[in-house]
Amino acid sequence: MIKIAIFLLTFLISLWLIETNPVLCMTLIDNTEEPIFLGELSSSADNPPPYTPLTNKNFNTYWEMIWEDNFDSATLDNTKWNVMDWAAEKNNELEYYTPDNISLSNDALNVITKRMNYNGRLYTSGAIETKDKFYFLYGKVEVRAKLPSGKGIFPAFWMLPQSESFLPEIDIMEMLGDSPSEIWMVYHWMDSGIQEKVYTSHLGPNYSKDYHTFSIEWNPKEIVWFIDGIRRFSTNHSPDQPMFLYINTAVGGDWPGSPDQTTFLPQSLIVDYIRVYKKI
Ligand SMILES: [Ca+2]
Repeated sequence: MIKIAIFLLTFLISLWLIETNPVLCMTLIDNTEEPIFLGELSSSADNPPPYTPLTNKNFNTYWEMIWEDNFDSATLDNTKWNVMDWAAEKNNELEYYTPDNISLSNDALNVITKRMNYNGRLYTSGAIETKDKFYFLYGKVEVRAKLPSGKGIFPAFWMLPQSESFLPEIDIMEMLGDSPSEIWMVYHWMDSGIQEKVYTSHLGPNYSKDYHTFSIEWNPKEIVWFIDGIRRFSTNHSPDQPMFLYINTAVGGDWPGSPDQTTFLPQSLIVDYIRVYKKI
């Protein structure tokens, strides 16, 4: 009788795990690659197609927009963003982040990555963040973007704590340029002085060929990741402190490896918008 009960319980738990997180189950078994945390990080623009509103007809019943940037002016809004100007020092990356590589055109942000000798580095790229200018606790973030690709090119949308702590870190989207159909979703945090992380990757279309949306919904109980509006990952680990937004393209370093002769440069991470919502 006890054996039957244990068998049934194990079976039910397995069913629940597969139901709640099939991607995680697969990833933890199959993946030997591991995303790194981005740490303190430290083709020219084309015209984004018209924005299609979120299809959920009840969206506005649940979410109220509290912050947005549609990048529709001539220059970056410095009341919203800080622009990085320094040699990335983490993860053995190869780029210098210069304001020259951040531009707005055709209603979109362009984070440009170039092969260029500059301040001791072989590559230049761009990074912007909202620290001290916008940060929030819980809500929904959505970014619509077309990603750069190529070996050693590493675009990311992520969030860091407004406090001086370097973790926790929510990686809304990370993509390694030599695998442009694979989107990584990661949460890093500290637990009793030990760095912990949960992550998965999703295989979809080539995310450098067209615009896609990447978002998270973050509440006290969980973080849920969506790609093009479809739920792809979740964790019940959830930071309880205000976080700010970070957008960048790194070059090289421990995880992506260095660009090679196949890497086409210059090219851009093109962002149509980034929007933040609070639950009503
Ligand atoms: Ca736009």
